[in-house]
Amino acid sequence: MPGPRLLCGGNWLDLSQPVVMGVLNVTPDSFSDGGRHVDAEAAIARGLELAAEGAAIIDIGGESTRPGAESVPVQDELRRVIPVVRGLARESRVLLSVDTSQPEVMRQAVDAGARLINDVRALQLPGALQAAAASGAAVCLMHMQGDPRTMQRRPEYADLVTDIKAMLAARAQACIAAGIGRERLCLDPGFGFGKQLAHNLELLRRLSEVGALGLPLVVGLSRKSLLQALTGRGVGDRLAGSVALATIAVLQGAHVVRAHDVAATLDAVRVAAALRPGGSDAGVV
Ligand code: 9MG
Repeated sequence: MPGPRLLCGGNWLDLSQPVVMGVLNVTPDSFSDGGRHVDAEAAIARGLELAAEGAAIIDIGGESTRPGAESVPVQDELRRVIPVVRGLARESRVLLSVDTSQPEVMRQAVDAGARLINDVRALQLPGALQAAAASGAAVCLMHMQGDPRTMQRRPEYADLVTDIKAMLAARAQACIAAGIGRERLCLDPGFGFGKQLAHNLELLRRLSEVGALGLPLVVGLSRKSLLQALTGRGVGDRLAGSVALATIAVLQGAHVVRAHDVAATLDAVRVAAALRPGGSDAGVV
């Protein structure tokens, strides 16, 4: 019986040890020439740095999904994302993921070399399910209550983890019915997406219950606003808190940790993985 793994565009990603997915946001506030254009060369260079730090996956996104963010026209998203996917596919063998909900962006990104589709809307926009199915890429289905513009206003759950699991299981079933096999699916409970501090903490405590759905588990906690509440620190000063959260997530069964600070996060997930039941003691004398 093989260990946890994910079929990404015909290649298996081994998840028997947890891996780090590096965040590459190509929005004008990250790699801008000072105007509205994204500097693709600077973004590609940053992607190569993330790969050199040990990222197994690089997640490239052109739409901000922060709380309160407005949606971006598809043409803008394409203009930001596609040259960066193409450039990284040319210069590196690292697995590329496209962070998008738009079917046209999925299609063009996979043509340009992406092999994972990371959709915070879990393929619920019209045409997304079909585009992802036809692409052959793996899919990360994320839970979100509401949409980024409004999601933090008053999120409510009957039972947080039961509700999240029900939504993710239903979206996984929809994918399977559309021809996306289980081996191409991974799940993400969506920390911070329609969740207040108490929700995020309960979700982290009960993360292994989401893992019980039996698909690889992705988490994104890096620099998120729960760290503002817990540590009082601004977004540029949350490395230690992010690493602590990544460690806990791996101890609770996460297979993929989405992070801005790849090298530090990779050290943390390796330490945590060694402490899990059956974890390796490699390097310990
Ligand atoms: C795009 N994006 C922002 N936060 C994220 C998270 O927590 N998980 C996933 N899968 N994607 C995210």
